[in-house]
Amino acid sequence: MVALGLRSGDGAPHQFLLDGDNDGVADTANCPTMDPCSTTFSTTTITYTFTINLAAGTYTYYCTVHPTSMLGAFTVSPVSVGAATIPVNKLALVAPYVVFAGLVVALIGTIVYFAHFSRRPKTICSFSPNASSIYQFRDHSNP
Ligand SMILES: [Cu+2]
Repeated sequence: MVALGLRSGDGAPHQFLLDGDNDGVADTANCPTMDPCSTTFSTTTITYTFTINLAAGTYTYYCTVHPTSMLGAFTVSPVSVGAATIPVNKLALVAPYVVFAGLVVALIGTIVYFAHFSRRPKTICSFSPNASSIYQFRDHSNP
């Protein structure tokens, strides 16, 4: 939906027309079906509201009374700002990070695992005191 405030600054009557079919003609033959157009207006501001049913692209707007001197470009954007809902696949957005986080966790786990076991002394046997101060001999390689 587009709302235009239209007022004549020079006192002459004007009429806004958007050449929606891009035929380059600023007459009202295709108004309002293909070429949205306002009523004629003068020094009192009017609000002209119309719905854009046009493909994205650049169009020309005219004053139908002065089409050779009062004209300009009118751009239709693919998505209207602030009015459109863009569907977002949240799972697709998050999935790569979940996979990456999983790989990082697995890598850290692997590093911790090897660090732990590589730093462990490869003790074949050891002596350790028990409560009665009797030393026990234990073979770690053969529990
Ligand atoms: Cu005009």
